[in-house]
Amino acid sequence: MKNISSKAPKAAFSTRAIHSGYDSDTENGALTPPIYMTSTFAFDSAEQGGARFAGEEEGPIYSRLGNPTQSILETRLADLEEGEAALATASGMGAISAAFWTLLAAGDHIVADKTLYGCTFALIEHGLKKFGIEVSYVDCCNVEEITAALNENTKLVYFESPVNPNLRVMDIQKISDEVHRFNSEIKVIVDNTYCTPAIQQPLMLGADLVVHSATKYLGGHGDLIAGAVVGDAETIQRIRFEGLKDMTGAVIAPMTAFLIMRGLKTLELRMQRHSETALIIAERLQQHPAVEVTYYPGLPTDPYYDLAKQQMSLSGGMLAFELKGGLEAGKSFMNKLQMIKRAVSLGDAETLCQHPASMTHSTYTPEQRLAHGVSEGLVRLSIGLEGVEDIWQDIERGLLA
Ligand code: 4LM
Repeated sequence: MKNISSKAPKAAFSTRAIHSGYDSDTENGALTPPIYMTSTFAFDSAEQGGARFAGEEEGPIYSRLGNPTQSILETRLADLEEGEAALATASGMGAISAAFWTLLAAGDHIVADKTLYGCTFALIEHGLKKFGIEVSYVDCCNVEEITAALNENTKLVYFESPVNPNLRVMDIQKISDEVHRFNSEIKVIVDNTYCTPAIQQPLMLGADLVVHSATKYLGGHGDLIAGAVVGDAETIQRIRFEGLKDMTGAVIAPMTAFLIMRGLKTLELRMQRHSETALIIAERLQQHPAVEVTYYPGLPTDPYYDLAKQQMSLSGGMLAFELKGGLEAGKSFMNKLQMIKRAVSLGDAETLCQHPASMTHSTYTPEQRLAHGVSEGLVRLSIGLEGVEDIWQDIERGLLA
């Protein structure tokens, strides 16, 4: 099954997640892609080396500029996200910063959702601002707030959907349409970490670029740190040669690229199971007398239920809740857990529980958290692949506490 992505009709998502971008005939029949554990590549001649550096001849040069194992992963990710090209990076933050540093310059303006993963917020607040980039934080659930913030210097609009950690959902199609109506040059960038392309494909909804923490569901096994940017070939090439090669150097290791491809083979299956279990847990949490509010877009009572149904094929494995006793009750819940791990990160086989205000979103000041919609008592769960009753039993024990 060669180069399956180029065959018509297009193969199923799960088939492409297993085969896309790899031809075993070119690698001695090896079933899984070889790990090219090399920093540099020998040229046949001085002229060939020069031609590769000049971009006149295709072929590897040095692993900071690209590596064959990385390239297979990039082809596969581009295919799954329906993009022209992808760039794999050393972390999600490497992907986001490589994109920002490439697309922005002093004097530019960006619009970002008010709630972002803590380090993305820190990158904008402490990084971009330091270099003279202006930022407007708006509620991206309200498209009018975005369009009102756009100006002639706006270069990009950035948001997560669903949002880490409070699971607000943005109308990707509507935002992309309105922003591009204002100025088609503005890049709409969506962090698709919570969904993965198995659930949501922002480029198909009009976004320009997708970024990922591949550390999470794409890898899926809690054993690596990686990221990706997906979009049109020209922009990805720019990000590769500016933001990645020269500005961040956030290069993915060949072994990590291999592990992500191993994870991708089961991505669709895992997302189905994560979503099924998360819905059951969310329903039970919602009905539990100790719980004040449950955030999960798959609950029919959730304010984002209809929008999520429209743009997400499943509701995903992430949920959050607040207990009636607030922060103290949340901490005591966490400390009672036995099977569920108290850990940041998400998208693993193991169910993980963390407290955003003191952990992933501690980069915000308490005042910023209040203004940006991250409540102090919020508890976040990344629902794993264990048996649903085992997960619930542990949660129930925590709730009784
Ligand atoms: C966490 N998140 O939430 P790297 N984008 C989103 C994220 O959730 C993350 C990143 C980017 C968590 C990490 C501790 C929506 C990370 C950054 O960690 O650089 O791969 O991704 O628990």
